[in-house]
Amino acid sequence: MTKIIKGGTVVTADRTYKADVFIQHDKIVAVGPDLNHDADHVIDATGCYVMPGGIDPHTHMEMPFMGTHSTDDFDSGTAAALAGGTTMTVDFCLPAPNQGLIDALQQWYQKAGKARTDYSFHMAITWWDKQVFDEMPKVVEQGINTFKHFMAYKGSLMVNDDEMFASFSRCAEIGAMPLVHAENGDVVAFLQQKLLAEGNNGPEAHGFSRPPEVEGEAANRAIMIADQAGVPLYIVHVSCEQTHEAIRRARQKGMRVFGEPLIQHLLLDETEYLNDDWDYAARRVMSPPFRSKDHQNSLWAGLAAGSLQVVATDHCAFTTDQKRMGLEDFTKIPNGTGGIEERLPLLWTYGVRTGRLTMNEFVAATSTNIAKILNIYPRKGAIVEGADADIIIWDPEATKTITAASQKSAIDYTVFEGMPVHGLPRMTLSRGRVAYEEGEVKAGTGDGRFVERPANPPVAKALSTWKELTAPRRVERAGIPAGV
Ligand code: DUC
Ligand code: ZN
Ligand code: ZN
Ligand code: ZN
Repeated sequence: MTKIIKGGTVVTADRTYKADVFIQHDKIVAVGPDLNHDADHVIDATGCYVMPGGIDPHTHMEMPFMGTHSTDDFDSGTAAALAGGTTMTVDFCLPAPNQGLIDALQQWYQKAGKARTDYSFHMAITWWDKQVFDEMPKVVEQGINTFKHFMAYKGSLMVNDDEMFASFSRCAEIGAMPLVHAENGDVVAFLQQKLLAEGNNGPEAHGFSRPPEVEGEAANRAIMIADQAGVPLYIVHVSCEQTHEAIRRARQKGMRVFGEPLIQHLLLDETEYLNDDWDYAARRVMSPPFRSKDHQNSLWAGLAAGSLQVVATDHCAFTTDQKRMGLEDFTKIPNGTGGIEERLPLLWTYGVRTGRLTMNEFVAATSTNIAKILNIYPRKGAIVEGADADIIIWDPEATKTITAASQKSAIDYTVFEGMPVHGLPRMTLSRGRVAYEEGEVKAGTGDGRFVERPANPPVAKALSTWKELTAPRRVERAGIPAGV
């Protein structure tokens, strides 16, 4: 099976040029002007940009969380991804308290069997003892080179500094990179109780319980711990100047620290929580919360300057009914918003079309930088000979208004309702197959494949043995039911 994409303008992270793309089976085999290869199928890309498929490095499909499961699973969530030009997703595997990493991974493989896009996982370190320590290299052997640490969600997912330092040190010796959700979980828990005690139980209190300082402190702490452990660090959902400033400072010092803003934080601000309609505000409850315009400007500047590298979604979609679990108490509103279908069109419309980003910076932030950081470049994130044929045929003149009625996500609303976009995928190819075309998802449930991400060269010299670096804690943690 061969295909040729003719007449388009190829846009990569470093070049913009007129070229055709020849595809054999699932790979790109030639890129260049006026190719005259015979092909089974000719795709006319006149007037379009031909770009690497988007990679979303941060999703939570069918995740057990806050007493429920996120409603988009790997089926509906990855259908939405393809409709928005995203051809690969990286989800978080969350072991339940005292559950082994490999055991949890089996559950995630099972869930991801429904994926329509290619996929990978980050492994979360949700508790710490010898079993976790021993299993971390086995996770890396399975092609997962990133470990996530929640510094918030006290009493459920949160890990402490001693656990983080031990885990980061382990990452250093197995060629893995730690990721952090940076928020000071102790302070958040305190502020939540204080706000509730003062009678603030509505969604408007959510933002006040997680101010930017709380995020900045945790980011600085994680950076220090990574520095002491001698590992690079990736900070997910950077939402504010405080975290961005910490990242800038670390990079200036020569540390490899990466920052990932979300499309939600770039475009939606804290006034969303002041809406009188409870459902409207609760649907937008996510952590970290939306911030002020000044913080948004900092994030946009960071993307242009290169101090922030990636735009993701943290796609974690709950229905309005699920959000209503927190009707009496904002701390019980399941945290999370969707965005996987809208990420590229929105970043194009409000980033490229406004002049805040170049087209090449757009490709870097939505695909190429992610592939490099996650060690799958140039198999993903590139339009070069030998790469997987994950390609978007992007129509810069297509327009629509975002609305829940036409989205592929399984939830009943979108936080971007009513926003116009100008620039949309006309067609999305996933490993050479047409996975989305003109409004219709063509890839089937289960068409996606697991993408192995090899280890990086270890920064530490040798594997250590379990030395009880930290007192093992087999405590009962609320929030995530065992064995789900
Ligand atoms: N934040 C969210 O809003 N949802 C999922 C997990 C997270 O950290
Ligand atoms: Zn054919
Ligand atoms: Zn998070
Ligand atoms: Zn997340």
